[in-house]
Amino acid sequence: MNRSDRQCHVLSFDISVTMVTMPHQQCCCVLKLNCLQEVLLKVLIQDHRLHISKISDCDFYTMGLLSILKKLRSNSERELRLLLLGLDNAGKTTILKQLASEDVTQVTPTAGFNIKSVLSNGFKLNVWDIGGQRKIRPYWRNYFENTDILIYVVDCSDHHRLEETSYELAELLQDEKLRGVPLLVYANKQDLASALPSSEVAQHLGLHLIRDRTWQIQACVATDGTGVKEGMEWVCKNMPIKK
Ligand code: G3D
Ligand code: MG
Repeated sequence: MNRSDRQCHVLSFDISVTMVTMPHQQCCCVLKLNCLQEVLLKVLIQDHRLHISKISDCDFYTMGLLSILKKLRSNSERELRLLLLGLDNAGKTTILKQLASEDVTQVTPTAGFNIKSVLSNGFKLNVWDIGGQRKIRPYWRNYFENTDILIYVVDCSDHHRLEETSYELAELLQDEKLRGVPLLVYANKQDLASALPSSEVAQHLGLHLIRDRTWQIQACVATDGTGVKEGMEWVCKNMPIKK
């Protein structure tokens, strides 16, 4: 990949961060391209009205980007924080790119997280796409605070991992920080012949047993966008009322 390709790739994301585990630290965050650090921080300031100018490069690394990002809150009643979770390879990043009308043919596995702000039905949706590999799932909890809507993506053709994805969703729904947060499930990869229909996926996930929140399952094909907008329309109709 040459330099200009890399710049395009990173600039096309509002923020794109790779999380790496260090031997003697819990974790630290590294921007994919250090040379773009300033540009990315400016985006952060504009979007979230934060005064980050006091944060020098040194502080930036010491504090960890994660702790800065955790303080971000949706700051208007027409602005939502959406958390996009699911197993690795489910199609989360493809959905995120589809929402931002970006090229979905170049998707690489997410080692950390991506954030994008998109406009939909008059709402500003700040979508947090967190990597789903088993080894980074324990970090999901770091992103739960202030979540307005939980979006869970399932690869409906991945029969072997249906039980695993059901288990992970059940864990999320039990978490105190996500109590009552409306749930949208994207039943993805419906273009594949082996994909289970959304009704069967709903049964596997036990969605009909949910009593403490509103939920919806939306069949979709992230690669061509089928069903993705319909899911977002549900999100905008079911946004929690902010005080
Ligand atoms: P993730 O972010 O949940 O880990 P990705 O998943 O968005 O990175 O997608 C993982 C792979 O699934 C990608 O293929 C992507 O193109 C593919 N994919 C996503 N959505 C669909 C879909 O609706 N239908 C089909 N057929 N494939 C989909 P690669 O080949 O890049 O691994
Ligand atoms: Mg991804």
